[in-house]
Amino acid sequence: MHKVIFDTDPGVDDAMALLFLHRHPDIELMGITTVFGNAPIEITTRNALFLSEQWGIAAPVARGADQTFDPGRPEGHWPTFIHGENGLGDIPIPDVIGREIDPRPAHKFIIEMAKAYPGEITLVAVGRMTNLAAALREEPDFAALIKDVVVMGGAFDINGNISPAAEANIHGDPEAADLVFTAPWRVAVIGLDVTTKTVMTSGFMAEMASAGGAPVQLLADLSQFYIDFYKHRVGDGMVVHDSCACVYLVNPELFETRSGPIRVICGGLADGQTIQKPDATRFGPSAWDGHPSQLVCTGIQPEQVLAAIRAAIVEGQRL
Ligand SMILES: [Ca+2]
Repeated sequence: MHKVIFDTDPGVDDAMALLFLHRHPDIELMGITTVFGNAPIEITTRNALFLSEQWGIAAPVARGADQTFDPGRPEGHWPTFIHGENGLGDIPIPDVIGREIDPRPAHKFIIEMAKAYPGEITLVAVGRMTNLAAALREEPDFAALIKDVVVMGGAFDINGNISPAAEANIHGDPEAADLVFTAPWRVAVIGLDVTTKTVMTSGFMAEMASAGGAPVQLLADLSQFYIDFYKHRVGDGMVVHDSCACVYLVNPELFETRSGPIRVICGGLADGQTIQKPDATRFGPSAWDGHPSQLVCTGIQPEQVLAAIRAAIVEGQRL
């Protein structure tokens, strides 16, 4: 079993990833930590509570960061044109959710869970890296207690999606991402290089909803706004960014990877750009030297990844 803490900013594609983690037979969801990103922290946290209540997810929800690792960074805009005003495609959501929130801030929750289950916890981070960076700052040695880190973010051999250089999760907190990628733990990064190849058509979603009943119908309903946004980008369907990272956890054989240290450009025109120095390459001395080699996904089998998503969400089965 993979013991997972899901660090998330729900977020439409976050919602699909959450249902995948909840229903996959080889994953034990140990906690949900929220971060600002697709919406302000009050909304992403409320959404995490709402989804876990709707789907009967018992894992604690801990509220995380509401500003960037470097608080001096200027605030950006909320991507309401992608995820809706309420972060979940503007479906009706009550303001107050009955479920209680964990009293600990997200980064403390992560540290305490890592200590309680040393070497067992995988962090699946599909928002800004702010909570992970805050945990590293508070207790640098805690990295050694984490089994693996799987990140949705970055764009390596292609353009970004928020600027020509940068992908949104990394651009939202570049200093945090650079700290996470250079920390002494194992990181696998699932970026736009592979997620943009993984498009779920509206027909695929509709079939899942009819086969999966009310829980999957909720997912289909909240995804509609996002599907409409993606019409002008990919035609019919939605890019399932965050779920790709979750599938990587259980089916890494569906991905090709490249090893090497990763740095994040902090500031300037290319703010938030992710650059890997592949292990096989040689350069003069550089800012990549002395940092751990991490894995970047460079290839994916999209049809198989979609099949894995369907198997977990609809059937509760592994691929
Ligand atoms: Ca996300």
